[in-house]
Amino acid sequence: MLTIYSDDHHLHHGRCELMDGQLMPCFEMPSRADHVLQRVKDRNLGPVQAPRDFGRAPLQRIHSAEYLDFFQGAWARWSELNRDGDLLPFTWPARTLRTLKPKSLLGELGYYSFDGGAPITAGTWQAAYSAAQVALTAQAEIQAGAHSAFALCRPPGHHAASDLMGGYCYLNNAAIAAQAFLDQGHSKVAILDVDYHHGNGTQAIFYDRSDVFFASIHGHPEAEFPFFLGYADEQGEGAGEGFNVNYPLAAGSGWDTWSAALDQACQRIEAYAPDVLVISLGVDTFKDDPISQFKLDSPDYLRMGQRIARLGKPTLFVMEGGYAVEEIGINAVNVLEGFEGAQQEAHA
Ligand code: Q9C
Ligand code: ZN
Repeated sequence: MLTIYSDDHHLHHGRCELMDGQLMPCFEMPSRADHVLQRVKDRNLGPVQAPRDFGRAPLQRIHSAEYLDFFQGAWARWSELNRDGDLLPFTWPARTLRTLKPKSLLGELGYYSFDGGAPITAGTWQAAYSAAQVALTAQAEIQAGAHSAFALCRPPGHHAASDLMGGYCYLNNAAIAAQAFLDQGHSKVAILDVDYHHGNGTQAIFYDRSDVFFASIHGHPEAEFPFFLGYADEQGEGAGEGFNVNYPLAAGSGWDTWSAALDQACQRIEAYAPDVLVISLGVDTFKDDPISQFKLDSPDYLRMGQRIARLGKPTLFVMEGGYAVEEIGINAVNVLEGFEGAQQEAHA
């Protein structure tokens, strides 16, 4: 399987995040992608290529121009204020406040974010822009006939909505790639989000549409980030009614529970009969993940890949979360190897 990767992800390195009332080093750190790349090489998964540059237009199919302008220019405005920390929001237009766009940088940042978990640093725009190009380049490979490709994206994307950053995410790489498939002639795309956290951004982007089916398996939002989306009764609206499905699972869920949800999600995807499949590949479902509560073990990721392969669709894997840095490469590449193994069996 071809991997698309850009070193630009190193340009994004947030300093800290708030957890349990304490400032901690960011869990979403550059070594995550380095470990995945190393494992891709160690296992001879296939060639690794740099992304092509498709420009800003395909990003603008998902994100508003105003949001992209704000994100692209935010660090320069912050530098002019001579602050030396990361740019982080701390006030949001919640109930009783007005959803207007203030003129000041921190006001506007609150308007364009939903949490304080997506720090903007000097290189964040470039890193996120390149991650989107990584996804688009992998998408182009499949468009050109490859059966699968791996977009080794960092920062991740599935929490980012059309004009909102949060949850370590800025640009929704999977959504941008899905839209590119549609814009290049496909009529139905399914996105399966296996990250531990609900893909609230992806769901919101496609919620009223029938050309993208979204399925997500995740920690129950009653107890887990992002808390305010990801419940089982969210099934889409308008033309999108019936094209969104959530499988919220209890803390402590292991492979038996998780794979039963995967089977159901796969059945729904089969019934939808998409032209192509996009996997939001988070491996923060791992038993030793430092911020998550599921109990998947490394061999389970092989089985995950095998089950996904049985759908028999051209498949784009897009890297999302996973914070057990030492094992992230093993687990992510296990999904890809499980997929390819099942693929080879199917061809034998
Ligand atoms: N700092 C992804 O896996 N958790 N994002 C905040 C307190 C936010 C996870 C915990 C988790 C975001 C892509
Ligand atoms: Zn996650």
